[in-house]
Amino acid sequence: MKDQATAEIVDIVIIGAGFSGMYAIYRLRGDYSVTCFEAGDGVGGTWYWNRYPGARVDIQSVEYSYGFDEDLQQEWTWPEYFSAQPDLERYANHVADRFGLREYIRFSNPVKSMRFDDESGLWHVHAANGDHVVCRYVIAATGSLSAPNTPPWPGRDSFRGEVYHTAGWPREGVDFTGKRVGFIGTGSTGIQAMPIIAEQAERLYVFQRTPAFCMPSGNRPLDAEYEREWKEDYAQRRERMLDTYGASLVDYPDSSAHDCSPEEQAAILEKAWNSKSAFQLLFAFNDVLTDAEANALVSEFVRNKIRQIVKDLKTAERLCPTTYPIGGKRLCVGNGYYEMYNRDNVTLVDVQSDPIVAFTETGLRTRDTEYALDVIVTATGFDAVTGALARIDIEGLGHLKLADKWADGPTTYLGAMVAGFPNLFMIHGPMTPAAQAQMITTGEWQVNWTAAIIDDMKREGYTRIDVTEEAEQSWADEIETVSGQTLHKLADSWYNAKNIEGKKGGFMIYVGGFPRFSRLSREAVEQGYKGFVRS
Ligand code: N01
Repeated sequence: MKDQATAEIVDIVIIGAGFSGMYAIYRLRGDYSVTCFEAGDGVGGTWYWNRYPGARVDIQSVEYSYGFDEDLQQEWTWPEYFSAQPDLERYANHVADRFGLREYIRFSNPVKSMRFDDESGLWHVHAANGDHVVCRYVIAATGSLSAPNTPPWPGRDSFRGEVYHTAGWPREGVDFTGKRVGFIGTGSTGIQAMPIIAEQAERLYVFQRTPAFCMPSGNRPLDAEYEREWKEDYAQRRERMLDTYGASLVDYPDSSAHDCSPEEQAAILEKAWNSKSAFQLLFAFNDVLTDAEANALVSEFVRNKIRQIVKDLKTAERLCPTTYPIGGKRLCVGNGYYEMYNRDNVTLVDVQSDPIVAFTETGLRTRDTEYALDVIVTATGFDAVTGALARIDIEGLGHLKLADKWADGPTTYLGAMVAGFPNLFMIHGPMTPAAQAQMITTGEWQVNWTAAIIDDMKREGYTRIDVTEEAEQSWADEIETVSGQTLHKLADSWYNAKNIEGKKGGFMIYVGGFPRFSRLSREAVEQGYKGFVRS
């Protein structure tokens, strides 16, 4: 390892060349020297890694795209309403080339460790290939869903067939023709991938622990007239997105489910199901996510859809979620997922009642049965929100390790900084809205907010910024208050660290809405950097 005398020196290190990291390079490189470290050999983050069949965004692409450059948003054309992974990756590459971002990025070179030097007030960043960069600020744009979760099933290495995690899919793809495939995980990812795999594979065994609520995506080729309307006043539309979830295309109703007659309720739900706007079901009434009865109505509506679509009664019942409210976990959006179970080559295995015990040389063993398989696909999600940062060895003031500080769950102020880790900013960090808002537009907002803080520091002659533990506590209280107002707490999911056995932590994302989150963040700065300490 090089010592400080031989280390490179830059103003800012950015970790991650996903959409937020790329925008951070663009926003900051004019005024500061910037270096970005990226684990992959290309840009795009989520859309670089998750190249499994069927990977597709569930927010309309006219919204799920950058707004920072008017020419870019006018000139770029999306082929479909909800873009598939190859189009999103193509877009990321286009942006990297168009704005000359690649020269700042060190690919295939993840950050391994970072240490804050109290004396100099600088971060020492060490990357996988031996790079040692000393910098004033670090911006971690590491993503909230980027550290894959690989449950430690015994015998994993003994399986003689192929094993894939959907978040590390081979670039050349996988040919399932004539193969017996075991698929573990029925979240958003599994639901997208399986219908396509089922069409190729000889047999598909779906190992389901908890059934998911899934709504039809409504994807279709992008209508030219619709695109033209968007482009007429794109900038104003981008502004309006920030007043909602970063996705304006859902109708937000005024009425509660309780205000509607049963006939009206049925008509509203049917319309929402067919709306071609993935999340409309969660906004069928204004209280679906806050009122247990309203939620139960929508949940039962979806269960009845499942019973109508899936012909085998036993399979249909197994697919019906009954243990958590709809929207408590992120709603899944699919294309022919429930219909897939009407195929002769697809079998649903309930691993709640008959759990997976081990991988074997020839397949998977549940408590009661052996399954002979050629390929096992795990779509088991992520060590979400904290995983990407906690897996880097990060040492702050007084040799405090971030992973230790977060051992019982993340602590942050505004989701942006952690007390004792000065000059380290996070984009889409723990306790931000993350996937509860449209991540490209809200990521741009967070980068702009962060960059403005760094600009203020420079202008006002400060070199160090930290947050207080009291401020962290106030943000923890805010998280507690807003999550207590919704039904999210009633589901075990990556939102509350309950998707991984043994992981600790309370509610890790901000469900008070992006407008409130951004207002509180803005006000903290405007009120004389309330909760921050600058020196
Ligand atoms: O991960 P998940 P994901 N034994 O955690 C199962 C975004 N996303 O990759 O529910 C057996 O949701 C687990 O079972 P259970 C989106 O924000 C967006 O699907 O824990 N099963 C579950 O079924 C999403 O929320 C898009 O009981 C095990 C599955 O694996 C987030 O990414 C597309 C298990 C994991 O589901 C994560 O989605 C894809 C075990 N030991 C993803 N461990 C779109 O934009 C886990 N499971 C559309």
